[in-house]
Amino acid sequence: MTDWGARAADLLEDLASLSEPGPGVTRLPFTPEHRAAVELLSNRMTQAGLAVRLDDAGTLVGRLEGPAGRGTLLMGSHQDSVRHGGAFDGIMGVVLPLIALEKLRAEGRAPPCSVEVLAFADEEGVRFPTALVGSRALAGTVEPGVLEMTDGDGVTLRAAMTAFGLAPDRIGALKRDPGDVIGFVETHIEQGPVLERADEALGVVSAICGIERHSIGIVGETGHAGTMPMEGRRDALVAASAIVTEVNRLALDAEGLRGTVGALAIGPNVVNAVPRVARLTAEFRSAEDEVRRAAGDALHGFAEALCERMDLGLACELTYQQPAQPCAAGLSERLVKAVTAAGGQGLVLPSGATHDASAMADLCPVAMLFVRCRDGVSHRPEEFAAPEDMGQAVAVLAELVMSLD
Ligand code: HGY
Ligand code: MN
Ligand code: MN
Repeated sequence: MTDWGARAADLLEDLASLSEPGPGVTRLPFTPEHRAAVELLSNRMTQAGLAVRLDDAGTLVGRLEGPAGRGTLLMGSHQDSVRHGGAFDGIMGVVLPLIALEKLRAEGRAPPCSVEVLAFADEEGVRFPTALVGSRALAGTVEPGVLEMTDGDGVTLRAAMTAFGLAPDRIGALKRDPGDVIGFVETHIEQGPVLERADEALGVVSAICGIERHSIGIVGETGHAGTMPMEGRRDALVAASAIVTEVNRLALDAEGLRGTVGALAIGPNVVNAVPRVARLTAEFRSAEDEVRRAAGDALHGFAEALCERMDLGLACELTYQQPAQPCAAGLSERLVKAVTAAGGQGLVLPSGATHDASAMADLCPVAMLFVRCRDGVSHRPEEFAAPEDMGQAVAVLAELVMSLD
């Protein structure tokens, strides 16, 4: 009797080694680590009887052909990680549906439709100031200008994709025919404490939060820390610190809103010079788009008034946003049924993290299956999902596929 959860854990352990050096997993899009993950997954998909290809957005596509005219169920998630992240975020949602297809094959059960397992190149938006390029390409919603965005080394997304062997100018042709797509089911580690607190292995997502990201640049004046008078200083970090505090205050004051300044850099960044420049990111998330937008607008107003008062230069730009996305009732109900059939309660919960499913909802009905996350920890090396929970998820995904009969 195959332990499908252990099988998943083994493959995830191999994939976790395909990382830049350092703690946890660092696998960014269109990098040697990404290439190694594509090769490992391609071999495993081929062994499972899937036809494998890499599309021009860098999405690895493993397709199991089903009866003609019965449509295609898309499953999958993202292969990329954050820096020094965990071994499950994203990639587990590629491995589990693949293992579910291995399970069905081992049981001699042929899916009633075609099934694709997708490994999207870039969901995190860590390397480039954009995200979801692969899923947006399938949905036909890639925004113009995205290919010109650059990473921290000044490499454009277009150059990185081209060097990866892709033809990024052809991503417009990747849009799928909605008439052929039954739906998209994404399996993902919960990245929060709800399932663990409920003593549940699996949960079904009701809605995915909306998100927006701002890039804020402040320019003041540097000088000798010991001789520059305090009055009249134009210290960029003092302004940045006030903005960080304001992001936190806006989020604390609004029900269900999360606000985070995740990145901050200053210059000249030496102990005895007044900071001349500061660059920071601000991110808001909420299940209510209007709450999130109000916070983003309030932050811009705050930053403008502050920098006016302190005679500082300010560049404040909304660089990314994604609306809140309810999951599809029909597909989600099938997931709940499969979870309860596997012995679960069928808990339904919102997602505070964003996912490729948010973008895929512009193409087809979407549903998400959450897997319990130890201590609710994610985006850290300690991120962990238990093999027995993953085994339950594999069984649920296999039954979901067969339920489409
Ligand atoms: O930021 C997120 O919610 C996702 O992990 N990219
Ligand atoms: Mn993720
Ligand atoms: Mn993530």
